[in-house]
Amino acid sequence: MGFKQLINGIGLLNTFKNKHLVKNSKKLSSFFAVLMLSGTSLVMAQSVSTADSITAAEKSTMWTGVAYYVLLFLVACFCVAILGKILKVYDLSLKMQGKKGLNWNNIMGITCAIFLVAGLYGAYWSLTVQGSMSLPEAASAHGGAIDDMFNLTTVLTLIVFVITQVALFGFLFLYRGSDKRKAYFYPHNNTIEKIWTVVPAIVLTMLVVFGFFTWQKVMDTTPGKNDLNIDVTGHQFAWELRYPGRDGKLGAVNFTLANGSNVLGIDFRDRYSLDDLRADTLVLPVNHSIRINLHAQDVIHSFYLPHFRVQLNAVPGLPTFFKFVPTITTAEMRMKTDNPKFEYLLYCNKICGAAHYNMQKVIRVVSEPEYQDWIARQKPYLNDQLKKELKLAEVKSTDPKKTPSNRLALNN
Ligand SMILES: [Cu+2]
Repeated sequence: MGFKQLINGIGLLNTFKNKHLVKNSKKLSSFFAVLMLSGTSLVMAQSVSTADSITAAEKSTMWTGVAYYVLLFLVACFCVAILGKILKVYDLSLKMQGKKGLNWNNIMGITCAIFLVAGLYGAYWSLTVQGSMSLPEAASAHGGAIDDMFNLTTVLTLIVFVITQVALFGFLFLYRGSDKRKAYFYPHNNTIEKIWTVVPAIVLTMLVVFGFFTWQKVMDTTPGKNDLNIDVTGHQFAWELRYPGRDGKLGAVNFTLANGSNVLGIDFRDRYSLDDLRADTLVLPVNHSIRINLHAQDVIHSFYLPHFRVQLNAVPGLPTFFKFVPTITTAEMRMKTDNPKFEYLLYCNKICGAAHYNMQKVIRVVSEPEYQDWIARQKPYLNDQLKKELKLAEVKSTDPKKTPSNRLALNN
């Protein structure tokens, strides 16, 4: 190539740069600057608005919020785009000099190999660093069975993930386009098809059978003599708790009786309801069979206790129940987690409306004597106000023989 051609080539390149690269990079950099500014102001606004209620440690973690990662992703995209442009310009200049251009097959193949190594390392990092955050230690008798199933599924999918990713990106690298070899036409192989159909079918069947037996074990529906029955009712946006009184039995509920004073619609014609108790905290005696009876009054809520591996929907008009045995007290868990403020929590795991996040309650798992002490201090659901409204003021005894039925007529 002559000197003139080279000069022309550089001139062409400059024109290209001026027309496209510079124009585009100006647009990109202004867009990026706007994002940086909005991201920074977002973080600063968060710091200002919540400065009173958060600690210094929480403030530092704010930088690792969503905006930070979005910006990081955009920076990475920006760098890749610039690298691509540089390579393209280099390729063009080589061609203009009459030399052989870049081998894009090699570039793509090596990029795939780098992506494979970086991706596998990312998966390893995510598993080792964030894996322990996925589920806290199981604090119920059936929790181990759920965890075993979860772990087995994770291990099997992890094996499949590694094999398929290594095969996919490894083949892209090893068999990248080359002038030295020709692609082999290989349209069909019955043996391979049989293997990749039969093996996943067997593995999935095993998982389904394992899941079926675990479900059978976990969903214990047999009524036990010592079950502690607790009614949990979800409504927008709170959970209501009802414990049985001295008779150990919960009274009947009828949603048509619900009003401002009788929020749950307890049917006081049922003698068992007269000594039922209302509680703010879900207190459970350790190693005791608990039966949670679930109700919902408006929309579907979800009763979720992550530590106890319990989650069941509370559906309006369809009472359900779940039995489980808590095995670790709150005090023991505080020691185990080395966190003196640790509390088990009940969440609503169904986005049930605007204030859904309010549906949280503290759960305390305590020893039997502590539980007896706590339950003795709980207030009856049938308070003086309700007695007055139902004209039950004179009813003092919970003995059904002494409770005249005509005084409960207002329930109708
Ligand atoms: Cu809810």
